Parts: sequence; structure tokens; C-alpha cells
Amino acid sequence: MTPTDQQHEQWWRDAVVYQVYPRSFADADGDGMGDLPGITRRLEHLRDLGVDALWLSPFYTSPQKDAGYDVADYTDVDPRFGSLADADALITRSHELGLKVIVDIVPNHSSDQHVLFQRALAAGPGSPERELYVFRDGRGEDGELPPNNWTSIFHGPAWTRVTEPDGTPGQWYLHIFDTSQPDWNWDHEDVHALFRDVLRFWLDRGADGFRVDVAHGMVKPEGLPDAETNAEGLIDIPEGELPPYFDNDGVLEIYREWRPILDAYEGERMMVLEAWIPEHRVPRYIGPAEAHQSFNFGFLQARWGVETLRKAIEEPLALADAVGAPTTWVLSNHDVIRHASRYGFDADYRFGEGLRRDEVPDAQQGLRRARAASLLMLALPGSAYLYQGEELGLPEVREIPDALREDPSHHRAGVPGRDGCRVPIPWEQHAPAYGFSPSGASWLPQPEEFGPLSVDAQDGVPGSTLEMYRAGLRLRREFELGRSAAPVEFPGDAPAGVLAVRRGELTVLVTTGAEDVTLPADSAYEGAEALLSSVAGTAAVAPGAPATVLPAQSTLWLRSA
Ligand code: TEU
Repeated sequence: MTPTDQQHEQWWRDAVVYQVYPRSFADADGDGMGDLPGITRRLEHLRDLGVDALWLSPFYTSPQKDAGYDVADYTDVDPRFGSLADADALITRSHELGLKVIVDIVPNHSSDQHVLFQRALAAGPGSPERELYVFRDGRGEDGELPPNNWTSIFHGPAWTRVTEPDGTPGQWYLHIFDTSQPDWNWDHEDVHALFRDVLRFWLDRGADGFRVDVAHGMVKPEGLPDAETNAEGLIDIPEGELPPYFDNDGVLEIYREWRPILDAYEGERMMVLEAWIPEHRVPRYIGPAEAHQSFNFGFLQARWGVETLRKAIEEPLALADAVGAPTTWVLSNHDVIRHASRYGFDADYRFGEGLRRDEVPDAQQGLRRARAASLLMLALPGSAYLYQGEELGLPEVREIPDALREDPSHHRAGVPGRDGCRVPIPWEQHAPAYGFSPSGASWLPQPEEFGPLSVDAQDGVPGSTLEMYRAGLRLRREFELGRSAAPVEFPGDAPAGVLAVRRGELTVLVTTGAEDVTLPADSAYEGAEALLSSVAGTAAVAPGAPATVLPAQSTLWLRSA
């Protein structure tokens, strides 16, 4: 096999992967919470969209304190989502439809309801059971102060004190997320063994890959040193740096342990890392003995504009080239404000912790830019990760009663939290719960604006966001845009305010300003064929028409004359 043949075998290099958030995709049993049979019934939507794979957020046994990222049993299905037989059926049907399946693995922490954590609590200080997690005595005279000053990503301290079996206040355990998510002790061989078994369990059931949660966590620095503080004694992590519990060298050894396990299976089983780390730190995690790829979150964080977008494309491509692995692109996921709303802000660009009620993005601008950004993303080499509902142009939902919010950050710190991007998606405009659930139940209320955005309301409608995604995915495949054969070039002759990206015979023009841009008569694009635009109904960008006017805040795909 030549290296090129081999690259063609490696489906993940240019795959478009659709993230399914099980609780909000489709509910078959009518309890208002999505489930695996619901997903299986709706898989044709993914095939018709034209994606290559789906990634399932956790559906394992879990008390759902962090929407399933608090796992109590890694090798079983939570009854809310179905059974192991339902998981098998979902994988089988996906494969029949030509879709690969990536499952989520959560190795930094378990749920506090995991049997091993419950045993650790019961066994008491100094026991071997406690060694599987990170238990420490407290500081202060009576151990009443946490072992160090680390704070949780979900706000507040990263330590919780337990009551010992004899009823006395006792040790503390580390949780860099919620109290209900104790961190595993990755210095312990049994933890390694447990996760090797979890990987094999899902590989045996046909999983084509893993999305690794908090992939830069797991290994903690020797002695658990305090994080640096400023003059006021508050933790002060400089811009571009990370808290001490992230990105420690030992984490790489875990991927080096896992890679041969994946490689021993037939087919290209892969892992994609969720690591929110500075861009230049990503390449060391990637390679033939480490992970296959990692989410590149720089594109998601880039502000709207020619220079910022260009930088967010060029930098990851350069870093990826250096390690011979393709980069990835992401605009939305279950942790960030949906991009159709995010782009509705100018000055206040923010992506985490949801929208406050007083924060009203410009919905029209948001959707317009979001569609343009999505078409830009789909023209880039590497793999692209889509989040359910972005193909419908769904906005972030702002109006959620606090009592219904489930994000642990909301409970811990009162921030709105991430529920606004997790609202069940609309399938049928005129059905109960917009077709999400046969009973009309929905664990979070769907806003009225979801109605016209339903799949059936956009299906076959020229210019709808759904049809734009379908067309983009079709052309991406036709022009092999995901493969890196045609380099990414930035022609220097683009008009002001326009980002031009060339991929062989295809040129992508992104107008970032608020005004339409008229291409000069003698422009390099004169007579070029317009293939696809993020703005519908503009005569100049009808398929086949010569391009002269570029609508404001839009993306146009052109084939050179
Ligand atoms: O996220 C890890 C993470 O660092 C981001 O969630 C981010 O910091 C957070 O959204 C800030 O609000 C993963 C999962 O994607 C997320 O859903 C889980 O809550 C988290 O891990 C814990 O498992």
C-alpha cells in the first residue's frame, strides 16, 4: 500500500462527523428525554445530510448530574436512553447506512455513584479503595481546609470534604468539574486497566472511534502544587496558560497505551481528543503512536473578520502539516453558545456558559454569518465536526426557566450555563414537541422560533440552511475538499473586507462587511461559475451565473472560468 492509498483508507482524515446529543435528538418512548431507539429511527437524516460519521455524547449509566458526563458504569446504557441491545442496533443500522460511529469516553472522572467511588468512601482513609481516586487530608489544624487552592471548571473549589464511615469530618476528594464527578487517580495501574477494558468493550461492539473527554486532564502534577495567585490571593492563570491539573506530560503516555489497542482492531478505529489547550500544544498529542486527531477550537473562538478568520485557518493548518495529520474544524458543540447566536454579537464575543436573559444577539446577523462561516468551514481540508441542529440554523435558546436548567455551572455559580444549546431539536413543524417526542414532552421547552426551522419545513426548500448544508457536503465530496491534495491558498487580489481562499479550481469568497461587494469587471473571478452561496435568492449567485455581486456577510463557492 502506498502512503496515499493508506491515507485514503483513513476515513477520519476528512470525515464530516455529526455530533448527536442523545437526550435532545429524538425521543422514541415519549418521556421527553431523547433515547437510542429515537436516534436509530432518525439516522436517515444524517445519511441524507451527507455526513460520514456520528459521534454520540455519553449514553452510559449515569445520574445525569452533568448530562451524562458523570458516568456510573462505562459499559452499560442508562435506562433513560435504552439498553445495550439498543446501542447494538444503533451501531448496526449506522453501519448499514454507511455511517461510522464514534462514542464518547470520559476518563478524567467518574460519577460519584460509580461503584468504585462508593467503595472508596466506605473503605475509609488509607484504604487501597481510596487510591483509585484523589483523596487527601485537608490542611489546617483539623484538616478543615482543602488540600490545595485548585478551583473547579464549574466554579467554586475543586475539593469536597467527605464524612467518614464513623461519622467524623474526613478527607477531601478532587473534582475538577462538579462535586458529583470525582477525578480518577491515573497513577494507579487499576485505573489504566479499567479503561483499557472499556475501550475494548466498545470496540468489540463495533465502535469506530472515541471522542476523549477532557483529554488534557487525567494526570495531575506530582505533589498537587497550588496554582499561582495574584496579589489579592486569587488564582491567576495568565492568558494562554492552563491550571496545573491540565496538559501534564504523563497524559501522552495514556494515548501511547491506547493506540495499539485501537490499531489491533480491523478498520481504522480512531480517537479524537477534546483538549481545550493552547494551539501550539496540540501537535504533541497527535501522531502514529498517539491520538489520530484533536478538536481545533481556535476557529470557533475566532472573531468575525478577514484577518481573524485567516489566522484561525492558517495556524492550525501549519501545525497539522508539521505532524502530518489533518486538522479538524468545529463551530458548535454542546458546551458553547450556538454559532447562529454567537455571531449575532460584535463587541461582546463570548462562547461559554450560555446567554444571559439581558444579552440579545442580533439573530439575523447571527444566522447570516453562521451560514457563511459554515460554508467556509466545509471548504477546508481535514475533518469537520457538526453539532446537531446547526444544519437547521438553530439559535441558542435564551429563555429557559432557571428551575429547568441542568448545567452544574448554573447550580454552582448562577451563570446561565450550557442548556441553551441543548434544547431538543425540531423535526416536524406541526407535530407535538416539533416531532422530537410522540407525547409532546421535552426535557427543556422548545421555543416557538424552532417551528419554522424544523427539518420538514426546510427539506427541499431552496436556500434553507438545511439545503445549504446538504449542497455544501455534496460539493465537498465531489471536489474532495476534505483531502489536502489541493493546498489552501489565500489569493492576494481579494477586494477589501473579503477573505478569499483557493482550493484548486474552487475559490471561496467570504464577505465580512455589512455591505454587498461588487467585483470589479476585470477581477480574477469574472466569468467564474457560482456553485453555492450562503445567501439564497441573489440572482448573481444563482448556480451557473457569472459572479459579480457578493452579498454582505456571505460565502460564495466559485469554480474558476
Ligand atoms: O468539557 C470539558 C471542558 O473543559 C468544557 O466543558 C468547558 O470548559 C466547559 O464547557 C465550560 O463551561 C467536557 C464536556 O464536553 C462537557 O460537557 C463536560 O461537562 C465536561 O467535559 C466534564 O465532563
